[in-house]
Amino acid sequence: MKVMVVGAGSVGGFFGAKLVQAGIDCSFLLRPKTLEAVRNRGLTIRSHDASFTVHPIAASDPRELPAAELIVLGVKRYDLDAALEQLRPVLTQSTTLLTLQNGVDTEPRIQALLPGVPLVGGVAYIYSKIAEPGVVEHYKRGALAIGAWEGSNGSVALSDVQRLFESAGVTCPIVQDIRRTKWEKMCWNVVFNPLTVLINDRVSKALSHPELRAVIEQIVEETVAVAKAEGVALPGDMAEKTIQWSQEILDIHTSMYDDWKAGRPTEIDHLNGYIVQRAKARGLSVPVNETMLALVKAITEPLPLGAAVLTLDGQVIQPIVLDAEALAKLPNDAQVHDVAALWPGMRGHGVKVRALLEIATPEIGVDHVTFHSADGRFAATFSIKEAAETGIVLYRQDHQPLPVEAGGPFRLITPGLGDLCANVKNISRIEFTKGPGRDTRPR
Ligand SMILES: Nc1nc2c(c(=O)[nH]1)N[C@H]1C(S)=C(S)[C@@H](COP(=O)(O)O)O[C@H]1N2
Ligand SMILES: [Mo]
Repeated sequence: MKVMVVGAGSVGGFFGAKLVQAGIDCSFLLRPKTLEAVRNRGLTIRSHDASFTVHPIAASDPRELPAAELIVLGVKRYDLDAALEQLRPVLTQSTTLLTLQNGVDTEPRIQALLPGVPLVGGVAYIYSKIAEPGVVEHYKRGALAIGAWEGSNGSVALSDVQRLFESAGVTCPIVQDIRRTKWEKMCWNVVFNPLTVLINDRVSKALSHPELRAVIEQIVEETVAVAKAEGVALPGDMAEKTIQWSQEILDIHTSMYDDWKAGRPTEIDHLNGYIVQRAKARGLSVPVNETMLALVKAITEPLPLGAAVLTLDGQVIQPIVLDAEALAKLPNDAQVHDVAALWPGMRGHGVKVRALLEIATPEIGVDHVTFHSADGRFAATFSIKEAAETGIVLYRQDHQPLPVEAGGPFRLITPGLGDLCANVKNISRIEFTKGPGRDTRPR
């Protein structure tokens, strides 16, 4: 059987390398950065007992790879859509997709995007991570489970897929109900992925506090209720089973923890987020899953700021980052709707510096602020009193962001100060100091 693996990350990299090592005809579809690494140095699996390197055929365009009968999807759930789009030109009725993603929403997504594509459902049991492009560190386990996906006929026999992986030393049982098997793993994922992020620690720590036991049980119970509503019957003692499964992987972090620490997106929307979404659709209440979703997003996702930001920093209790939308949300009496009334010839909409400075909490003794241009070349410093009395930060013109040519996205003007040099264009930073700060104004 000709195989193509999509991705050489912790899942695709490991299982694909095992196939290549066993002499199976297996190529890789990779992103340019990983492709370059694999072409130059091969694909390496580092593990306790047997590290090895293989040199598979690889490309960034599936049309450059040998036609495959089995395509193993080894990408993260959040990269699924892009991978399918890329694969579209090489998919035929005799190409079967094997899904190894966490969660339970991969197969429905594939069926929605590529109706009728042959599918085999899979679950990966492994703990491994990317050390660098082309190098996967494998710590624990490394098994699969596969099964027929309802409503889809794989173009390859399940027993052939099983034989393929088992000939490469990968345990690969065929299960009766792969959807249910995926929900069982889902129960583990919706508990330990978010908890390891929230406690910033390993699975064992999450299990070591009796108070957390109740949280774990609640997450699983909510998940079991949603599964039931979706037509999947999970065992009554699912929470107990979930905790049991953790015993051999007590000292690991989780893929969500690793994604977070590596600055990648997490799969939270497809794990607890999916539970929340299905619960809403079915009128169920899943408060602990909702809490996990909200907290993990708050911890792992960057602030949803606009492209342009203004930072209040220096001697403050906590630096604050604002975008134009945040300025627009300041109270109406802080807004200056038409600056021309104060400064004839100047056009734009701004916010009073007084209101802006009140957002920050300066350290005791701070009495000056400095407005810095984004290029770092121009700065003007004022006493807080002076800045608050006269300053306006312009941020809009004709209902659009203030153009750079007009001193945008943020421009300080100080009508009434009688100092033209005190209008700082393209400001990106307001710095709080004790005593005057940097000032480049010509005198
Ligand atoms: N970012 C930035 N802002 C700046 C300056 C500058 O060099 N860089 N020059 C200042 C000086 S000295 C003057 S007189 C005015 C000139 O403003 P204008 O270009 O609108 O006439 O901008 C002020 N703001
Ligand atoms: Mo100036």
